[in-house]
Amino acid sequence: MEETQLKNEIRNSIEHKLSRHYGISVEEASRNQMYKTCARIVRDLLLEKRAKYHEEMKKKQNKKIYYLCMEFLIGRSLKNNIYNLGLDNELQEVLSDWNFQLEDLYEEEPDAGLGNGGLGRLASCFMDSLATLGYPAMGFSICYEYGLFKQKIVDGWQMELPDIWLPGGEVWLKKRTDLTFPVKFEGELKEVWTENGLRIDYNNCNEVEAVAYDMMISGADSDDVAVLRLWKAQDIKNFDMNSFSNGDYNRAMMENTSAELICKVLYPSDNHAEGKTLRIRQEYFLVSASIQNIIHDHLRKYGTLNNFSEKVAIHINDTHPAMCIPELMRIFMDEYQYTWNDAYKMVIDSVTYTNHTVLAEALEKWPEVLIKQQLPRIYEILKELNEQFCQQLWNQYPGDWDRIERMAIISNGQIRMANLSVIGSSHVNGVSKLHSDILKNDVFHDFYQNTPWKFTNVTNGIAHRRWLCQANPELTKLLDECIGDEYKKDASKLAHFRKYHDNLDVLQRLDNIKLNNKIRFSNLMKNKGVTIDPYSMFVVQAKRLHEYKRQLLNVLRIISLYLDLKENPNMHVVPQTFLFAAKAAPGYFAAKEVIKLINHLSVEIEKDPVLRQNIRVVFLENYCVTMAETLMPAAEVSEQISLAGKEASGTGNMKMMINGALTMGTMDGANVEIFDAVGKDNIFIFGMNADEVERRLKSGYAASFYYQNNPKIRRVLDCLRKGFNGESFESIYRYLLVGEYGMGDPYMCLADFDDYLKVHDQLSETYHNRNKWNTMSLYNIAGAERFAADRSVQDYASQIWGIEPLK
Ligand code: 26W
Repeated sequence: MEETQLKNEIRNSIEHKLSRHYGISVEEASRNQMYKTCARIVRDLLLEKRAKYHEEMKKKQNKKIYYLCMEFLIGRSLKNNIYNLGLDNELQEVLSDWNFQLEDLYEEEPDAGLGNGGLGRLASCFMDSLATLGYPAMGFSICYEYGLFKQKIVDGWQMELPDIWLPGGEVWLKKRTDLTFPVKFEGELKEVWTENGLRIDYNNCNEVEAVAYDMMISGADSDDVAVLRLWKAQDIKNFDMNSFSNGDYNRAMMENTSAELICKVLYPSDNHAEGKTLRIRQEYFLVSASIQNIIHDHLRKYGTLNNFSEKVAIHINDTHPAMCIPELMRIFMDEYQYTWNDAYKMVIDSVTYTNHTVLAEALEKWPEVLIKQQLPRIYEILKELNEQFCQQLWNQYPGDWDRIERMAIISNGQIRMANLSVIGSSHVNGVSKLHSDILKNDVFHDFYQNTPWKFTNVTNGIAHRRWLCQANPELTKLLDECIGDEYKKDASKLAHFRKYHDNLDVLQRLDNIKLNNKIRFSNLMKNKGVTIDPYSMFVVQAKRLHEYKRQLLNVLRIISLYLDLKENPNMHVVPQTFLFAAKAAPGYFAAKEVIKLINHLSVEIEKDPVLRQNIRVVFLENYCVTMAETLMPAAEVSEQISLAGKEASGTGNMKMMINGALTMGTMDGANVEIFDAVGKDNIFIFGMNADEVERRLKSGYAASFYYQNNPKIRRVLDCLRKGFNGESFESIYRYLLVGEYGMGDPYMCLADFDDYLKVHDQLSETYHNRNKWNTMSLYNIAGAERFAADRSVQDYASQIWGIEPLK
């Protein structure tokens, strides 16, 4: 379309929508009204585009991927969609005539935080790639009324506030009144023999209605629009009038509240699974609505389910939607009269599974009694699945009870969702090479011996258009000038940037860009009352707070520096700011203690004018996608210091790398592949590797040994007892030294402490050599080429899902 014509159309639609929704003219519109108006225009454009794409899809009949995930950490959408549609320039020009700035409008949008961390953000990055690459795809999740809590720090302590995202976020949602499915809980089963065989009647159940809300995800410069379908639970219209008119108001009311409760709030805990009824109901709600929807669509398109696994790939993102395995069985058998064996085959051939964590406490196990009571039919199917599977194992490994027990779906009154997921799917994927190896050799070793062909590796990736092109426009401009803009659609082209490794002009520009991004971030924080010196080195650890991620190790080093500087105020250090951004699960006391420690240490340092010239600790309140978008481009040192073997992949490491930060990390998760990508001279690696960790755990770790033999460690730990800003951290001292079993903390912070300090000293040395530092930074940007979500999605498509782009 011609530019002026496009601008005229935009102008007209804005005026029209403002008048229709608010009855006002442009002159009267507030920023918020203008944001919503632009969002509505973009949404309508996407709906139109989607309709066209849908027609194509119907004609071509390609296999389609359905991505089921309890979390999508979406962040803001307006900027992303405008960028992907290529409308930024025209829209800004139209808005300028009315004295509106696009950047201001973006700030009006709430951050859709329907996820905890890595898993949910990965799902969102994948949607972007699926749409851009033109794969027929759809995401399914829950439309939580409240996303991940808002974090507030009061006297150093984390407080949680509800995240009210819908007013402002709902403009992106298109309610589909034509798409509702009943989801049934509780009740009783009755087997009825008919002339057509056995029929399962399901009585007195508690039924809720799932209503679809669609969010359109535009591909970048592509015809594809992917749909993210979020389910809301509604009280069913024809609810139990009987009990109502019998005066059983309680029951009627209960049903009402429980329906609404399902979608109330996202469980704010990652890496810790609790056997809560509501969580189980949430998971089944997502699964049942989505599976019914998938089957309904399939039948409408093909008129038969016989070709189901040929045309449908269903991906379960971690075990949270694993109930789709028995749910598919239920529908195939109870509603479409498939035999058990046929149904089972169709399930395995369509379901695939990715594991995202090896922590035992994060592997979901549900009490049998709960499932039996909440989902009686699903429970029956699970029991049958378990029995058949154990029988098969018994034939393969006669007498090997231990092995059979380990591999069973049900054991000790618990249903193990991980075992169910491996058994019921055709592919079991790990999210980095190291993690995939650990799955094979450790977590799922028995299964690997049994069905080695199921196990795959597709390393995670990030939406590089969001995390580089949109988040870092200056770097993007430099890249465009140096290597052209093909890398936007083909990230492997980023590798060409290596050519400039000795180009002094480019290196200097990298330096300037980093400084500008640091200034931008500091200014943003200034508005929130936080002072950061943009001329100090930015050392960033931004991720959920968890013991295994070892934010504590970072803090211990800072305390060590702090003590050095107190003893010797003239000591020369690189002036640096330690930026922490992390939410702790509300019930995770140990994690909240660490947040408190960081905050009190920060205040203590601020009190001393000499100290604060050199080192500064800043805890960034309420970390979210939107904050990450300005933080990642400003990071110079990316702290990725988990205990080796524990971080499945990490994706923040990739986001910082692609923005030119250097990694200070252990050989864990995707750090190993970052190391491969940039080479040993362009990364700072320290500490035990995963094998050494295993060996150390076997030989026995004793924290007291380090305390006694390492004066630096002793000094730091003693300082924790004395405390900061009037607060003692005796509990952390005891945690590190004694721990639960008398041997110290399970993540062995002290074992890696020395090496961490040593390698940080090397890093400081390097930082002085600007030329060297900038060259390393350049190699990281170029090496990030392989960590694009586009690459991950292509790997999934060809190796796991068996799908192809429409065009
Ligand atoms: C049931 C509670 C619960 C909720 C979420 C348990 C576990 C989770 C997630 C699996 C935790 C998570 O987000 N894991 C992260 O997934 C990222 C994407 O693959 C990885 O990069 C991170 O290493 C991993 O910690």
